[in-house]
Amino acid sequence: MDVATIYALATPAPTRARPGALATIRVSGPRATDVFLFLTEERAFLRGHSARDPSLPKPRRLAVRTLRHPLTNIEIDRALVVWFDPPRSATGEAVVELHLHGGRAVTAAALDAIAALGFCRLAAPGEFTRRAFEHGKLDLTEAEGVADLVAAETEAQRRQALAQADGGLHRLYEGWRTVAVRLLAHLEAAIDFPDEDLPDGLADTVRTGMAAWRAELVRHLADRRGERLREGIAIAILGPPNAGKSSLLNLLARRDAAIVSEIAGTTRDAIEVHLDLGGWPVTLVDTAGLRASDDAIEREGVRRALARAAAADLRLAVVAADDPRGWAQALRALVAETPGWDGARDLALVNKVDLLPDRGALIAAQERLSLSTLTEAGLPELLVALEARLAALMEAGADSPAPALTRARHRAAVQGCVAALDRALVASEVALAAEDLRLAVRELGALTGLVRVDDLLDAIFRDFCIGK
Ligand SMILES: Nc1nc2c(ncn2[C@@H]2O[C@H](COP(=O)(O)OP(=O)(O)O)[C@@H](O)[C@H]2O)c(=O)[nH]1
Ligand SMILES: [Mg+2]
Repeated sequence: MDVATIYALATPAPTRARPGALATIRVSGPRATDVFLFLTEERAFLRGHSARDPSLPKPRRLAVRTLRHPLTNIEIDRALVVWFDPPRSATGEAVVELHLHGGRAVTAAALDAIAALGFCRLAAPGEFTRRAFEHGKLDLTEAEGVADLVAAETEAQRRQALAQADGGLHRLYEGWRTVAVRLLAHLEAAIDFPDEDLPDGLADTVRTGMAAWRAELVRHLADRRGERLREGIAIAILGPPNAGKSSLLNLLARRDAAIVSEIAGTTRDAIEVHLDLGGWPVTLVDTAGLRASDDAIEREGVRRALARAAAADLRLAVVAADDPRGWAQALRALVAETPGWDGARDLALVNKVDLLPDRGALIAAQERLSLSTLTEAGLPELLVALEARLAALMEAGADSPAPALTRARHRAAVQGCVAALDRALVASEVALAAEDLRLAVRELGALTGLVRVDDLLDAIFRDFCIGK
């Protein structure tokens, strides 16, 4: 099978308005070394070369070279170049990086020169990382970490992505796979050598091991910090119509994302905006006002609002200071109908305090948050309170050394392991329990992308003293 040599501009494409100071082109594949030689040697194509060609710099060392078009011999740029011999490169293949001046003409000429060689093709998105995975340089979770690192927008996201790219989840899942393979080896031994003297209490050992591992898996699933950080912490704004929910969303987002209107029932579907609150990535959700309605569309909006509230990480309940029921009564009613309300985690807020003669002094005296989206009175206090709640949400369990899962894919696989263990724990026969454990091993193998079943036999003979 012939593996293509691929190339791509690794830095953003320069434009007339924004040329880069530098631009990097990466080449990877069996003929990357040829690319290097053809572009750096005068008339290289006439002479041919060998891998021992003296004009190749030492691997992994930067060198300065004049790049030329291989057919016309015209100079393109004077560049810093580096060459990696396989497998000691990012992709595991021969890799060349050209660090050029970042103008449009320079990058275009260099890309043209590589194309003119006729034995390379442009890389598909993610193809370098894909090759790194295929050569065992990265597992799937590390590859995902690399993607998240590039996409990270907040400090907390960056830290999490880097830890994952560095193998945080890889080590956790591979550790679990070892646990599962050991347990399986014990069960396999009981099946394959039924007449041998197996160590006493083997069944108990396996059972205890499975239960302990299951508890660890369940703890891992309960920790939602990783997904919250990657996807944004969901905050749902809830309240009766006209409380100023949409105004609050716009105020926090500093732009007119939601329609604000004195006509009650204007917001009928959930509106989302993404923002950075004190370094935390947040998805703020505006919802339809909660009230009984004859309008089918509005009723659907209310149903969705309650569903969003139930699914949110944090709820922000808002009532108007001039609510006809009185703000205190309105707030009590709202909290009572909000699914999953937790006073220690969620926040209640009285808006429109500019309408009160005392400008909210009474509300503040009762240690309630008050706000006017109109005058922005109370906004600093609201932000402080929100950031404190976010920090509490994200730091709960932060002392746990285990990294948190970050994607639905991880969650599904770990849930699959728990389900398999649950079946194994109640299996009527050892062979059935072993089959379920094998499924759990496969889930973990799929999670990291390294399914290897041969491990099993090695583990049997390493871990056991069958005695003969
Ligand atoms: N006086 C006053 N009016 C406000 C305040 N916040 C919002 N409003 C008004 O209340 C009405 C309803 O606001 P809106 O944000 O659409 O409320 P929603 O139905 O809860 O989304 C609009 O006319 C807003 O201009 C406030 O702090 N003070
Ligand atoms: Mg609204």
